[in-house]
Amino acid sequence: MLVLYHNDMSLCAQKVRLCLAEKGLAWESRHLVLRAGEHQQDWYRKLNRRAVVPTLIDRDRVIPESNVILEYLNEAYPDPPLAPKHPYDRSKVRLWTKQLDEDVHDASAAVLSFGIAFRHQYIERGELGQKMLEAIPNAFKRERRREVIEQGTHSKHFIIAVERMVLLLDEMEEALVEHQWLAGDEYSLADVAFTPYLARLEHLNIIGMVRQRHRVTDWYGRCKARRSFHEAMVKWENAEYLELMRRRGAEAWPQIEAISRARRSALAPSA
Ligand SMILES: N[C@@H](CCC(=O)N[C@@H](CS)C(=O)NCC(=O)O)C(=O)O
Repeated sequence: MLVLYHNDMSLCAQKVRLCLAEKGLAWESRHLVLRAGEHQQDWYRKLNRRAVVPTLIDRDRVIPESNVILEYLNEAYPDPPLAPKHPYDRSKVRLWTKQLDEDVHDASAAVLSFGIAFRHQYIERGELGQKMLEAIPNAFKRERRREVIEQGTHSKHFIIAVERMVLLLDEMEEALVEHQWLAGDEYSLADVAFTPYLARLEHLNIIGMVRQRHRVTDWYGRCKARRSFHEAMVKWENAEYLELMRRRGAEAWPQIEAISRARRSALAPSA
C-alpha cells in the first residue's frame, strides 16, 4: 500500500494526490498540520530532510520531492501513462515541471500565498510561529520567509513573484495555441503539476490574473472537470484556509492587478 505524508492545502501535495487519482491508485493518508510544525519534528525529518511535504512511501522506499514522486509513480505504475512515449516529447513535460522547482513554486507558495495570507497565521501564533520560522532547515528559504512575513505584499520579493506568474501564464497561453494540453495533445504530468497553481490563484481570489488568456482559462476548466480534481483538491479543501486566502487576496488584488498591467504594457510592442 502506498502511504503519503501530505497536507490538505499544500500545492506539492495536491500535485501528488492528483497523480494518484489519475492513476486510480489506493493510498493511505498521513496528514501533517504544517501550522503546528508537525513536518519539522525529528521523526519526519528522518523521512524528509528538508522538512517539507509531500513524502511518498512505497513499501520500504521513501521518495521525497513532488516532481520526483510524479515521475516515480508514472514509471512504477505505468497505467494509464501520464508522459508521452517519445523521449523528446517527455523532455517537454520536464521543461514544464522543472520550472516549478526553479522558481514558480516559490513565487506561488513562499511569496504570494505567504505574503498575502499565510503570514497572518505565523504572526498570530506568536512564539510558535517564530520557532517554526527558525526551524526551517534551508537558510535561503528561512530568510526569505522572515522577510515575507514581516513585509507581506510590500516585500521586495512580491513584485518579482507576481511578474513570474504573469510570465508563466503567458507561456501557458502560448503553448496551448500549439496543442490541447501543456506538453502535447495528451494530458500529462505537466498538466497534473500545474493544476494546483491555477487553483491557488483562484483560492487567493486573484484568478483575474488569468483574464484575457482564454486558452489558459479553457485548460483550467478542463482540468477542473476531471474526476481527479474532485478527489485530490476539492475533497481536501480546508475551509479556514480558503476563507483567509479569499479575504486577504481581495485586499491584495488592486496591487497585483497594477503589477500585472505594468508588466504587460512593458512587454507590449511599442506603436
Ligand atoms: N521541492 C519540494 C517543495 C516542498 C514544499 O515546499 N512543500 C511545502 C508545502 S507546498 C512545505 O512543506 N512547507 C512547509 C515549510 O516550508 O515549512 C517538493 O516539490 O516537494
